[in-house]
Amino acid sequence: MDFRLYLVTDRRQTGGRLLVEVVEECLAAGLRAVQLREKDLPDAEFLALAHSLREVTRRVGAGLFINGRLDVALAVGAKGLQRGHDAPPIPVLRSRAPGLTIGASVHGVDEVRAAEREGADFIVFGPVYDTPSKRPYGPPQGVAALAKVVEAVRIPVFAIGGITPERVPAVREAGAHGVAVISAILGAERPGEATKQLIEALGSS
Ligand code: 3NM
Repeated sequence: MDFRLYLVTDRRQTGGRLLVEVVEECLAAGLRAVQLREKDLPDAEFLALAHSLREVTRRVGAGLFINGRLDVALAVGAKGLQRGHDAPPIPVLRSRAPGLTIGASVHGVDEVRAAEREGADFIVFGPVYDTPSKRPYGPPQGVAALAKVVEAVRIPVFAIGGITPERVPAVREAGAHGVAVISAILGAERPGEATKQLIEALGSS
């Protein structure tokens, strides 16, 4: 996987700033991969936002991933798809879109093995820590569970949930390839600076 920092969007955490502008600032700071999440947006608005993000990521050669919606990923020419629990199985996605990089969101060791077997390119595992956007994801699983997940598969694992620059060393030590974050970047006063701090902690973007 050619990135270690994976920004996940939540347009409600940008303190009133336009999401696309904030993402542009992060890309200018070195961000290489963005996942459009925004599960509650109606289709037309989601598609419009996907087009806008595709444009700003394309300009700097960064990757855009779309959460859940294969049709949108294909329509905007995204690099990949982040698969949630409700999406079709990975082999089905793969057959419909052979060129897409597919990330699987998982919450346990059994799930992670299944995702690898089915052909996922990478894993997002969490919540590792307590997260401000928390409750829907269940209780924090901790770095020990992260280490077990990493040991169970060969594909890269990204840690998500409450990740900050200070926590990067611990999750890297547990074997995570990288981190996925929302609030540490989007909720920061200077998202570009926050991006740089995370990249520095990770040792690469
Ligand atoms: N997925 P923050 S935790 C989108 O555990 C998401 O699958 C999670 O936000 C999971 O970086 C999470 O602000 C929220 O903690 C991450």
